[in-house]
Amino acid sequence: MQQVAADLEIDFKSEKYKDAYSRINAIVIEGEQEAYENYIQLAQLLPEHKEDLIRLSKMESRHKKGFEACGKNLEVAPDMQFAKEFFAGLHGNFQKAAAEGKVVTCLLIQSLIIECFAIAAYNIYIPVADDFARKITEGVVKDEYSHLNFGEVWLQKNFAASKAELEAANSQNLPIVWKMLNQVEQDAAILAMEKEALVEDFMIQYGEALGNIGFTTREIMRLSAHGLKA
Ligand code: Y39
Ligand code: FE
Ligand code: FE
Ligand code: FE
Repeated sequence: MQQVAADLEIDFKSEKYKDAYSRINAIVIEGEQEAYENYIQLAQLLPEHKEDLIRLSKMESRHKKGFEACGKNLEVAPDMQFAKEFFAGLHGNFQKAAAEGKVVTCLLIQSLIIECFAIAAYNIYIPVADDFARKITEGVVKDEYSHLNFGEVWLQKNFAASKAELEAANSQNLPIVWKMLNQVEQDAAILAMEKEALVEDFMIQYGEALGNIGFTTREIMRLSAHGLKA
């Protein structure tokens, strides 16, 4: 059973909570900023989907503003330096792939991995969030499903030609997500978000996405196991 904030009597104003929130809130703000930039780059790589992708990028910048408001509401200053370092691995890999015109890798990183990470984190956060942040996050998570769907649909249509690049990009990037989850485990726990729940939700979303694109159950198991190489 998922615990809820009311039962746990979380003290959102305690120094301990605010200290952890200064990093988690920064990660989310930085993630939304990078997602905004990534969708603009994807619009250049996929000109036939430019309108859609620019629309997604604008949603990401609204998300960023929403989460900035959540930090201000708790009087927390987000630790943006920490967050930039937290995202450096995925950010660098996305930039390298974009420079090489590897759109499949870019979609795997942003629209599958990062969106599934966001969906897992926001779903686990909603029941234990303060009232203000809960309302914001509920609105945001709906959008993230539509971002994941964009990647699924494109990759499903281009599955045969994308398969090898998807497998390589998965091996390269899934271990990074595992490191990120380990890095954030203690702060997340202070916000009453359990790492096990985050991992479980992420793997369900990601596995489902891989299945929707066209991978078999056996292939999904093999792709998922690459995360364990972290
Ligand atoms: O597509 C998006 O909006 C994704 C960028 C946002 C990523 C958010 C990353 C959340 C990780 C938080 C980890 C907290 C335990
Ligand atoms: Fe977002
Ligand atoms: Fe998104
Ligand atoms: Fe789903």
